[in-house]
Order: sequence, then structure tokens, then C-alpha cells
Amino acid sequence: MATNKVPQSYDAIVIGAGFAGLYMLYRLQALGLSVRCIEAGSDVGGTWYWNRYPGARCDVDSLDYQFAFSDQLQRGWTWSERYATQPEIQRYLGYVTDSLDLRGSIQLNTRVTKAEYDDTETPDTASWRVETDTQQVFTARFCIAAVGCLSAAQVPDIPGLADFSGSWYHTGYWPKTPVDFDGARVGVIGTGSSAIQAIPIIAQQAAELTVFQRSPSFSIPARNAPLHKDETEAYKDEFLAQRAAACRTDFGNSTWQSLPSALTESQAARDAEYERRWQFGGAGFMETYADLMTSKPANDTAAGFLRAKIATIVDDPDVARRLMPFDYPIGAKRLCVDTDYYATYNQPNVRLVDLREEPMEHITSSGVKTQSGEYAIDRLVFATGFDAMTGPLTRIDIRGRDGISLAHQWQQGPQCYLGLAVAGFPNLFTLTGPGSPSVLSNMVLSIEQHVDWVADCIAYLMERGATTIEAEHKAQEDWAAEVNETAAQTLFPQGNSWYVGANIPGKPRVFMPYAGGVRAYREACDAVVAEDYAGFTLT
Ligand code: NA7
Repeated sequence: MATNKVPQSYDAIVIGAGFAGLYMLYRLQALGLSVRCIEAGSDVGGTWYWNRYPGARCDVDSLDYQFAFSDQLQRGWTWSERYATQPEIQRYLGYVTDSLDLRGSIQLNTRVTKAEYDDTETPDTASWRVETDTQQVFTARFCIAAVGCLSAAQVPDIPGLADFSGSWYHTGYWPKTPVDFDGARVGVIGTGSSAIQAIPIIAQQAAELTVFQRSPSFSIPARNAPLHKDETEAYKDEFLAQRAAACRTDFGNSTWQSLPSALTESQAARDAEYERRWQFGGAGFMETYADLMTSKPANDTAAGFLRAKIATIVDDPDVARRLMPFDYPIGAKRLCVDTDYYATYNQPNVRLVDLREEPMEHITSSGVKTQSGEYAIDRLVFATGFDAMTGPLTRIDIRGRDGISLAHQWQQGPQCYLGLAVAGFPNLFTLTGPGSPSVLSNMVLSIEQHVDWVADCIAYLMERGATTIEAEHKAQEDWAAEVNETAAQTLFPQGNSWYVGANIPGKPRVFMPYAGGVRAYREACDAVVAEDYAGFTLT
């Protein structure tokens, strides 16, 4: 809706108050800028505000899933479990917000609907005009999208949903009041990370749980456990050094160690190593051998090990077979981390419907109809994922020079220099955008690096008296080529995953994150700065 209100003017607008938005706000205020942070949720937290489905937990060790920019901040917080739950992470982000005194600069319950660049007068007056669903208008020289990679929830277009008489939910847009599954007939659509966390919990409450699976996932036990006080206190002395070391690794995790190759080991030695890591638990399993994501024969050894595990855990051999992925390399879809996922299918109230054998036809008023039958459902859970990486940006009407739309410009796939900036969109920064390691790394580590890069860049512009910075088309194209070539050297693009947009009908198939590793990426970003922001035009 158009608005004629007088714009509120700031130096910078930050969109989103998750990990990225909070730290960005802090850094920009420290530079002396006036900043408004605009957040759609009723509290800070971003991804961790919205994903409050049963069982929601981080799949990165909580001790490493925190900010490292302030020793005081990390020393003031103590994690209680190996993998933190959603409520604990949200409490942590509340603690960060209050410790840094950020609340007064954050406007909650407000969704940015449009951001338009206006340089119709002179470059000196160029600014972003930001509109919200509360009919407010803000103007600012800099606009920083801290919108997350997995925040645009995707409800598939299944016919009949409007006629469903029960209640339905999406894991990524979960209500604040807990959903009561007691005694209900529950359906879960999807078997990715979110479903794999939610299914064992829902199965404990529901009278019947029917899981509709389109593609099975590989999953590793989390082996979650409480953290002891002496352990957490000792880690506070090590954390900053650990983080510095993690920045020099591929996945941003310094505790994961790889052996050189799965193919030079005997099967017995290999299986012993896989077993050791299976017992330890967690996504570090994919780091067992350095060639698991570059060699299909190596990858097959890990996939075979996990399929054999599924066969030993699941009692019914037919169900076990349906739960085994065969058509993509392990890791090409994000490896899931679970607690009792496979064993849940041994419960008498849990049923697996394989949509490859009986495709879903439509939703009825009382359940789900497949080609083979109808399943009565009272409560339907869509664990169907996200329009990942690009969706959070393209769902905002972002317009750069000459009114060009970002969604239009990215119709054939995202083009984003270093995952940080887009040609034609001066003074817009995209934190953990497509073309950066983001989701292939510890997100907090990658967020900190992006925020620091952007804050340092803005400080540099101020120092030089420059008013705009804009990615050059050539640099952006070269970076896109680098992202593609790097991905092509790995097995990552071989899965129909959200990494390539395969879960969104019509989305161009492009591998979106940078697969060259955190260390190589940081070196590339540092080199750009060292060469006076090579590939950017400053005015
Ligand atoms: P994911 O990993 O994208 O999983 C979504 C699941 O939903 C996956 O099993 C999909 O099957 C399934 N899906 C999607 N659309 C449909 C339709 N139309 N019918 C049936 N099944 C469908 O999302 P998550 O939320 O689990 O996890 C996202 C990330 O969050 C995760 O990787 C972690 O980083 C945290 P498909 O595989 O597409 O056949």
C-alpha cells in the first residue's frame, strides 16, 4: 500500500534481528552511525525465533555456536547441552541483545516489504527507501539485508489444502503457543532435518503419526547430552583460539579431523573409523575422510555404512529399505543429525508412506489422499523446507538502479559478488548471501566475518569521503564462475537439495553456496580489501 508519511531517516537500515542483524547493528552503532533494525518477529532471534517446532535444535555444537567478537560476551554465557534447543538459542540472542543494549534500536513486528535505491538527485543524496507492512517509510544511505538463508518457509502447492478441516503448520513458521498433538492423528510431510528432529517427539504424543516421505535423508545420531560446568568453564578459556583456528578450516570447525582418503583403507579399518564417528555422533561424520565430497567411490563407502545402520535399527525390512537413500551422494543433501529418528519407525503408532511408490494426489477435508489410499489426519505438519538463500531476498521487492528488481535480475539464478553485494544495487549488502560459504559452514562464524567485512568497508568509505560502493558486473560474473567451478569439483551439486533450489518448482538449478571452504573464501575477501576493494566501484 502506498504511503505518504514523512520518511524516518537513518544512516543505515538493517533488515532482520537474528545473529547477523544483531551483530551488524552493534558494529554500525560503534562506528557512530544512526541505525534502525527492522524485524518481522515479535522478538529477536531470526531463524531461531521462527523455527520453534518440537525438537528444534542446532546441529552445530553449542559451544561453537556463539559470537566470538567479545570475550566478555562469551564468558557471560553458559550452554547447557551439546546441541542447544531453539529456546536456549533464543535466550542466548536475548542475552546478546541486552548485553549490547540493542533493543532500543530494533523495531519488532514489522516486515520490510520494499527497498528501493534512489539516486535521482546526486550521488551525495543517494539513499535507500525502505517500506514496511506497517506503512512506515525509512530512508538510509546503507541497506543491509540480514535476512538469513533459511527464513522463507515453503508450503508446497498441494491441491485441497484450503479444504482441510484440521489444523496445519509449517516447521519454519511455528506458532508461539505449543501445539498439542496428544491423542491426535498427525501427518508430517517431508523428511529433511526439521522433520527428522520433530518426528520422534511428535510420535511420543500422537495417537497415530503418518510420515509422507518424498526422498529419504541420511542421518547421524546427535548423541546430545548435558554439558558439565567444568567442561563449559574450561572451554571459555579456549574458545577464542578455537574460533581463530576454525576460520582456517573448510567448514569452520577446528575439532573435525579428516583422514586422507576412504579408498586407501581396508574395509575393516574404514568401518571401524565410521563406527567410531557414528558412536561419537554429529555432522562431523562427513569429515571422516577428506575425499568423501570429491570422490563418488569414497562417498559410496560412507553411504553404504549408513544404509547398513538403518537396516540394523529399523525392525521392518520394507520400512528400512524405504528409509535408505540410494539416488544421491551422502552430504549432497545436508546431513541430518537426529535423536532416535530411525528407531521411531519401530513404534506401532508410526507409519511411513513412500510418495515415490504412491504419489500424493491431494489433501481432503479430513486427510491426505495418495494414489493408493486416504490417510485420516487431524493435524498436518509441513516440514517442507525453504526457498533457501535467494527467497528471503527476492520475497522483498528490492529495486536497484533504474528500478531494476533483484528478483528479476536473479531469474536465472543469483549473481552476487562474494555473496555480499550485487551489481546495480549500490550500498546494499547481503549478509551470508548466495556465493558465500554460509550454510556449508558454522553460520555464526561466517556471519561474523561478513558483518566485520561490511562494517570495515563502511568505515573505509567514511574515511575516504566516498558515498557509494557498488559491485562491478565483471567481478560479479567472475565470482559466479568461481562458485560454479568450485562446486563442480565436489559432489554437492548431485543431490536434489535446497542448495541447488531443487525443492522449489521452477527455481533455476544453481548451486548457491560457495563450496571452496571458509579459509579460501576469507582469503578472497581479504584480497579484495587489500587491493582497495577490487571489483567494486566507489564514488
Ligand atoms: P529440507 O531439508 O529442504 O527438507 C524438506 C523436506 O520436505 C524434504 O524431505 C523434501 O523432499 C520434502 N518436501 C518438499 N516439498 C515436498 C512436497 N511437495 N511433497 C512431499 N515432500 C516434500 O528442509 P528442512 O526444514 O528439513 O531443513 C532445512 C535446513 O534447516 C536443514 O538443512 C538445516 O540446515 C536446517 P525432497 O528432498 O525435496 O524430495
